[in-house]
Amino acid sequence: MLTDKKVQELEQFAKEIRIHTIDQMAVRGFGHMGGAMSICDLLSVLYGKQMKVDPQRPQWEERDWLICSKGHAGPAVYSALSLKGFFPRGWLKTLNQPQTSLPSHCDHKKTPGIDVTTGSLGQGLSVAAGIALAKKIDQNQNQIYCIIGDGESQEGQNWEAIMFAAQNKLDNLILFVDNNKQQLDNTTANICNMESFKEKLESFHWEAEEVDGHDLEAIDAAIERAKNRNGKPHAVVLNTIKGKGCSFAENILKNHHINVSKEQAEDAIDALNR
Ligand SMILES: Cc1ncc(C[n+]2csc(CCOP(=O)(O)OP(=O)(O)O)c2C)c(N)n1
Ligand SMILES: [Mg+2]
Repeated sequence: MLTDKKVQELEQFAKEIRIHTIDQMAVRGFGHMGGAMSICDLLSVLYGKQMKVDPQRPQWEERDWLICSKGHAGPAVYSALSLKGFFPRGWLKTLNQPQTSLPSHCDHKKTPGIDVTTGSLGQGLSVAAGIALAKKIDQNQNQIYCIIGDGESQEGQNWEAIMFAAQNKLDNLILFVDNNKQQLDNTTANICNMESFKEKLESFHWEAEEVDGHDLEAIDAAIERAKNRNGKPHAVVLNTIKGKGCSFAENILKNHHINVSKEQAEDAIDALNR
């Protein structure tokens, strides 16, 4: 259970993650707004409460890992990392520009706090499972978190990793499915309907539950349950809204990669601050 004070703190953190994400994209004038906005509440709970990390030591051996397999949501992760103190706030103005440390997609060689390079969809969960197995062999206590998109889950490699994780009893791995029901240019149901992630994952011998991906307390409680090391990998299916919290992008179909004018960004940030 979160205290009221903690909920308020996480709400504020999620709001700031959204504001900085919109602001970053406005500098170049475009970006992957929809899929970045849908994970801001999750990132708030992870970096604001759950994850064991040290901004001064991004490579700290005992840290928890986050593999954001949907690497196009990098700007939201950068906002969280910067607000946590992994790198100066000013870097956020350099998103996706020549010589930047913040490329459009996550790159662990460029950005302090990014654990794994992602962007080619479908691969992150395999990497996360490999890391989780290595940590188990070494008897390390690190928690490994991975975020995939609902459209991304159509990549077959995910299901190999899902079988591998169950076979190897990777109960130090927590998978989040950002179930925002949209992919690049259509709804996920229209392209390849994934039906129930919970039922699919359970039939692959995972423990899985579904929560409202914008309810901070529900996300936190689900993670607490998922941290239970009972021999099974755990999944939290987050029912989210693509573009959530960005006034000009929320809940519209064409919000995957969009133009972001300075005026639009200002209006959206004002709306968040109201
Ligand atoms: C292997 C691969 N194929 C295609 C793409 C292009 N691409 C980038 S995002 C995206 C849609 C992903 O949808 P989803 O996983 O639902 O992401 P979200 O809704 O969270 O943005 C696609 C097809 C890619 N990055 N990698
Ligand atoms: Mg999606």
